[in-house]
Amino acid sequence: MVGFPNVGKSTLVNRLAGGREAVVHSEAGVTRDRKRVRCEWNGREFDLLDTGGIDLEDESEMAADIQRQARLGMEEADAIVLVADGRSGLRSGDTDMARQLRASPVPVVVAVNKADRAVDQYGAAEFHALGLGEPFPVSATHGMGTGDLLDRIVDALGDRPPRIEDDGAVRVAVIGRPNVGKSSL
Ligand SMILES: Nc1nc2c(ncn2[C@@H]2O[C@H](COP(=O)(O)OP(=O)(O)OP(=O)(O)O)[C@@H](O)[C@H]2O)c(=O)[nH]1
Ligand SMILES: [Mg+2]
Repeated sequence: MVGFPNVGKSTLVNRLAGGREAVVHSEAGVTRDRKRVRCEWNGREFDLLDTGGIDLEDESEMAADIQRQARLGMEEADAIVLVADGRSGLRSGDTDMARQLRASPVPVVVAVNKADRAVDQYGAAEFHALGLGEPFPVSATHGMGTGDLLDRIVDALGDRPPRIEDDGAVRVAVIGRPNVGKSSL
């Protein structure tokens, strides 16, 4: 889950995970954690990774740290949900992120949040302009549209094995200068 600050990513993660706030794993970030929540839909289990809001125009050190954390999250993701705020409408912050995500090697789904009333879903149409396919209107607080979004996420994950298998095993990286014998070891 990535997106501009305050669009409702954390609320949406908790809603999609059934409101359980089931924190499975929490990696300490420099200034912000990437929060991982286990989720299940139609018999398919996957982890949702909440990230800090990205404002590419914010040049503060704090923002840079959050962006670094979010980027690490995107690197290990099998699908990316770009969350936007339907109430504020399409903003340059959304467009900036979408431009980068159009080059993503994994599927990207656009969720237009804060569509609390049925009439709000029409507002999602302008997010077609992001060039990332059909935008999904959702309301994280009311639960509207979340089933369709989950269908799309599961569809995007497909049958491919996860890029990073979470089997609970501890991983050890063998690193060193060239030719010291890493492979032989
Ligand atoms: N009306 C409405 N408000 C929402 C909805 N989802 C989230 N909010 C509100 O939006 C604000 C931000 O929600 P968060 O979930 O913290 O947003 P975030 O994207 O995780 O924010 P950062 O992590 O700071 O980038 C809160 O006041 C939420 O209550 C929604 O579907 N409808
Ligand atoms: Mg958040």
